[in-house]
Amino acid sequence: MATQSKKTAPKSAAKKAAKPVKGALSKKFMDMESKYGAKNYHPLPVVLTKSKGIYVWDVEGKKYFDFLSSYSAVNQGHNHPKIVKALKDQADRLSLTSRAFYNDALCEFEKYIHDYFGYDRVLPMNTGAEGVETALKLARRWGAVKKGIPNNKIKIICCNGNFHGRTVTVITMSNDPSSYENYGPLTPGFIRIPYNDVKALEKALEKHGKEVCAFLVEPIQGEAGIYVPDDGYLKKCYDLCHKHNVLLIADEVQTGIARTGKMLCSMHDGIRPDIVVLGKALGGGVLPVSACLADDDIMLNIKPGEHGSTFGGFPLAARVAVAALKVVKEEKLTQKAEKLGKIFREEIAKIKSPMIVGVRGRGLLNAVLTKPMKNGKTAWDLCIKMMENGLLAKPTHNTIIRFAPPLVITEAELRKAIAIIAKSIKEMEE
Ligand code: IF1
Repeated sequence: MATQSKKTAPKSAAKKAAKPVKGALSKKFMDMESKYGAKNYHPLPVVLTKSKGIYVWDVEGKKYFDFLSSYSAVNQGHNHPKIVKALKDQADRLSLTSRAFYNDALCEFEKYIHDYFGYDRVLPMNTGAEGVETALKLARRWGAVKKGIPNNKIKIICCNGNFHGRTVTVITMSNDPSSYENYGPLTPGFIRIPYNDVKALEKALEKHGKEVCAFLVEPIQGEAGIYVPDDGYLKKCYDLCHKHNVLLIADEVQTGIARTGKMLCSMHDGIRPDIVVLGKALGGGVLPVSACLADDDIMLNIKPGEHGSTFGGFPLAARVAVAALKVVKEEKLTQKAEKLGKIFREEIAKIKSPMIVGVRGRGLLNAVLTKPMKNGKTAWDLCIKMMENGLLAKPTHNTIIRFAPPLVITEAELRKAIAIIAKSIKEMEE
């Protein structure tokens, strides 16, 4: 049988038929996760493989605006060169020592964040939930040791609609059954009141104040749908707390680090919370880094060996967090968030659509409130359409879509993204 030279041999039929189907690579990865991963999330059907600044790319090479920023953990933009450099340099030098020994990175982070935020001390942890748990322990310990509340009577007031993390004690504070149901016995010692309701706090403090050590509040409720309280709400709460010798804990894990147009969202009301919890963007989008900030009267009640974490404040985290905070200042991200957030809300408010109920937020932490279209299309369908048009965002609580791009976005890029959002909303009417 005549042999054919390699050069001219036609592709076999099988090879021609193997032309990749659009998204086949994505499907391969999604199927793998479906087969081997826990099913504790329902992601948008997009498989990311690369990121830079405000953009991410999927495995098929499609480029997207990232308008979630990993729930405000990527304020400085993806793979910021100065933050990645800090990570790489430290990783090549000294990555992990535990707190059994000193190192030359943690102390410099502690001084830097002291000078940056003006609190006596910092207690470094890793995730936001660990930061919140640490704040609860600091407040309870202060209540026992400094306020003299009987140990088994200590109470903490929290708010309906809160989201502070996923640990068992933290979900105890939640009133969202999907957060706390069927996880067995929860942690005692919490009183929940309506959010953005000063009278409710006043009533709770008048009734239970003697046993209350702290009031834990998000300056803006993120998961609840970017619920911005009335101007002055935090200030009134702060004054009420101090009238009853109660600490105010601000959970700034999502609202902090320039996201809302102030370095801390609490600053919009001009208050200095007794304990601040930071997380997410403190790690510059490359590591989980969280921290509690407080003054000596609160911080020094926890003695050596009474709280901690293997990785809390480890050298990588310390160097990355300093680099992450430096970028916020150097690139004036607080001012950018304030300016661009106003443009975002103004432009979205101009979109006329039966689906759009409203827009709310502060700085570049915003949400569009929607209602299902007569044709049945929902917020999820809009997120899928925006994904097809090159922008990633995700609904919270079904009808509310959070829009939170990295704070490094330019005005021109923001306007391009708004055009995609507007186009996608229009296409919901088809
Ligand atoms: C998920 C929500 C946002 C937070 C506030 C503490 C934490 C968070 C105000 C805990 C974390 C994340 C968790 C993440 C999705 C995201 C989220 F939808 F869950 F509620 F942002 F709104 N305080 N929020 O927002 O920090 O332990 O996660 O580091 O669990 O799916 P963490």
